[in-house]
Amino acid sequence: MVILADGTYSGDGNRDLDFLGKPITLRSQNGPELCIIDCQGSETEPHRGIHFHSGEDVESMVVGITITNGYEQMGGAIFCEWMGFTLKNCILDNNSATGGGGGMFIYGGSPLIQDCIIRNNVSHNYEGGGIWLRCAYPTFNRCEFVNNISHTCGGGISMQDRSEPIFLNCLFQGNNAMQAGGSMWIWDRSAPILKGCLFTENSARGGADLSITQNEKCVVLENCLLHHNVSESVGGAIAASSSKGGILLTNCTICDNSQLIGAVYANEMTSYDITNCILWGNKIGEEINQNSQIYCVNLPPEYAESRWQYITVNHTCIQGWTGEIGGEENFGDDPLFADPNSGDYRLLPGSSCIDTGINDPAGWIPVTDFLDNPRPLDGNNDGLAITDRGILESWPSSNEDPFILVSRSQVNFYANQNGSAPPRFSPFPSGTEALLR
Ligand SMILES: [Ca+2]
Ligand SMILES: [Ca+2]
Repeated sequence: MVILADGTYSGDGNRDLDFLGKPITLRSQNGPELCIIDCQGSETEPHRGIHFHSGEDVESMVVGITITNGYEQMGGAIFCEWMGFTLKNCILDNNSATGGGGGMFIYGGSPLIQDCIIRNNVSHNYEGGGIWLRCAYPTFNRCEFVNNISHTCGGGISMQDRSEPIFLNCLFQGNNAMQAGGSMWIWDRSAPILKGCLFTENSARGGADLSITQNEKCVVLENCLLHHNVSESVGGAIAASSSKGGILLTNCTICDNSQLIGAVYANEMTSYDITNCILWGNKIGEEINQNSQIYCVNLPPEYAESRWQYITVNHTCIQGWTGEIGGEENFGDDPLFADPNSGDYRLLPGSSCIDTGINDPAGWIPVTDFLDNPRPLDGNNDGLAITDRGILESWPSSNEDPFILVSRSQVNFYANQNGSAPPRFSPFPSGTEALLR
């Protein structure tokens, strides 16, 4: 264990670090705000923070450190080649790369990245403003990707070559791609799994959050909230093209995004399977209709019997619903959000989305909601606990008696206080606090 005192570390010996395959923990005494590795890299004198390439695994740990001003061809702050490592409570801030991965480049390997902030990083000329993944299997737990920029694709993160990252309770905010995928560019047999993630204020020329291109594996989103993102062309939330591997959207809320057409967009035999979701308030200019929520390019008859052949939608609320997509139990009723302009997408009592999702198939429908409360709950007091549509499960609406809610990570006990009714909902903190409880 190496413990760094507070301060800013720079110069040779304090950058271009190599763990030499050892299970060392490099940690700060008092957290990343007070312990900074300043790489002082530049185009003429490139330097980064750490290079993992010598047999490390997750026992090589970096905890509570900021890495800034890295400048390299690939991986401005961190470059990982076919290794594991653990990054906890770190900040990668204001790093850049000319060949991909402004903050970090993971070329092979399966690191654990937890409670980290990846912000203000830039990828010039190439993919992955924050992070670039190739053949990589990392897990991102409660990480924030904020204000990263790619001059090509994948402002927050880019993935390809059979990468299979897992994102749990991550935030993507204010990321930008000058081409596709403001938050994320997904290409070529990549299979990301995203659970409980929040995407907001991201932007791109196409696919403000996710751009999925020629992808032959399945992309999974559950309990994800995508709101107030902007695409200059298609896909204010998700744009997918030639992606036969499919995109599974379960209990997602996709709202108030702007684009030329289709907050959720499909082209060229891309398949979507959408269950228990809400698509609402997505706009084409000031126009709101079914096409502004979801749009699929009409395929020539030799490829498809109908425009919607590869799009499956069930138990979902879509504004402007016309019925032409088919599926079961879909509608266009107002979901009655509490305060969508401030990002509060709870359902108010009386919403048609309460208890009108589907609980099957078991193992597919998430057993907790976006705030990690248990799912399903009986939100309309008819004795049947049915999953709601969207990210949040509404609580029992007139329960005056004390009650207990159990989820994978919490046991919550609710009771009357001074004779008043129990809280119907937990507070819904905005922004990162919602994710970092
Ligand atoms: Ca319910
Ligand atoms: Ca019920």
